[in-house]
Amino acid sequence: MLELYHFESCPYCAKVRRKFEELDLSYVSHPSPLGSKKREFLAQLTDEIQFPLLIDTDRNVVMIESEDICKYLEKNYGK
Ligand SMILES: N[C@@H](CCC(=O)N[C@@H](CS)C(=O)NCC(=O)O)C(=O)O
Repeated sequence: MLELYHFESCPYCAKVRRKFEELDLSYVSHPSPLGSKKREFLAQLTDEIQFPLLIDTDRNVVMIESEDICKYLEKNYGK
């Protein structure tokens, strides 16, 4: 399962959402605006809280950096 932590006004998050659409991929969306409790959960996973953040539960991968996430999706889930 692919899970994306993101928020609406973040341009890097928009880039990753577009990549999901381009690849016709579904994901579990976790909108995480400032003040969201989800940010406390993420602080336990990574040293640095940064958005977008991808979790691939099937491969045990937690990833930040939009460009890395896009390349990862292309490589592992591209057509
Ligand atoms: N180089 C990163 C930049 C990501 C970035 O700067 N994200 C901002 C939001 S646009 C962020 O996470 N800010 C910290 C926060 O919102 O707590 C990428 O391409 O993903």
